[in-house]
Amino acid sequence: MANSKFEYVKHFEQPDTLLPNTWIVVRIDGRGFTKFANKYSFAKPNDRRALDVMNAAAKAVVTELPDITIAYGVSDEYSFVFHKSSTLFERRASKLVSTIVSTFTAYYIYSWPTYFPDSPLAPPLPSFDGRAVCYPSLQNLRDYMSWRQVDCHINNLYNTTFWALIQLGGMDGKEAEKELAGTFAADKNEILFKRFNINYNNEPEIYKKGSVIFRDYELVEPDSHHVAEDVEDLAQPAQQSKTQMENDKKKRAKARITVEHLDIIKDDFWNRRPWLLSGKPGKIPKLP
Ligand SMILES: Nc1nc2c(ncn2[C@@H]2O[C@H](COP(=O)(O)OP(=O)(O)O)[C@@H](O)[C@H]2O)c(=O)[nH]1
Ligand SMILES: [Mg+2]
Repeated sequence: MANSKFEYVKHFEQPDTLLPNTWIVVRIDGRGFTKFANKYSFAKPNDRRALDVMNAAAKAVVTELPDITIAYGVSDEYSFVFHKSSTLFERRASKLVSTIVSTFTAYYIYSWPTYFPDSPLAPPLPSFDGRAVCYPSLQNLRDYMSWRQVDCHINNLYNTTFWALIQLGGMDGKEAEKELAGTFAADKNEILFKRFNINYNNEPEIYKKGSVIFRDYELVEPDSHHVAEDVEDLAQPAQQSKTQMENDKKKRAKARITVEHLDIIKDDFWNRRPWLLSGKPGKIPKLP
């Protein structure tokens, strides 16, 4: 093939590969969602419809990208976790992030009318930024996931109390902020219960815990395996043939994908679902 004199420009493209044998997390976040939430009159502090749109878009992303083993979302953000052993997916950060962001955004806009039938989107349309981070150890990944879920809890407890003081207690924003300055979780729980008769524990799980998306197989006994140790011991990804990996990927593509609101900080969630860390498909649950 003849080279044109312009072709040298391709050498300007620089590598941006993500470290091999690490868990890659791509986190997307709504751009300017404080404004966006006001524009479409999202309920405060939590709008169930808004979370449903986020979850629908994230579920579509997990469906289309079988290398994602789990996703976790809260508010206007979602984290997508790529299994560390997969050699099949793109490891260039820019390509990976742009694929997730564009797929997510496309489905967000596609899903919007299902949950906001009376509020059609008008420009400026919702958009998302994204970043990719490599986590070298399983502990790092678990801590990342725990960090996001603890953040969800802290923000939700604060927001729930803040808006109760305003909506039920008649305060303005400044007064509510002052009331909550320097308070601990126990104080906020007490304000909710004593002043407004709200037991925080009874708030919807989706608000307290956020949303977890993963492929659904039969749960196993927590002590029946040592998947966490095994996956951590892997020195390199391709311990199995390419055909085997493609087969597993096809199986993953067929599995039912579920959206739940569970504790992902404790070991139990991970121990009962070894496929999340092994990447090996589990048993398809029998239909009732
Ligand atoms: N009212 C309301 N606002 C929400 C909800 N979910 C997300 N938001 C808004 O989205 C913002 C997300 O935070 P952040 O990404 O830091 O702000 P951004 O830079 O404006 O997107 C929150 O501060 C809220 O203002 C919701 O369910 N209800
Ligand atoms: Mg945002």
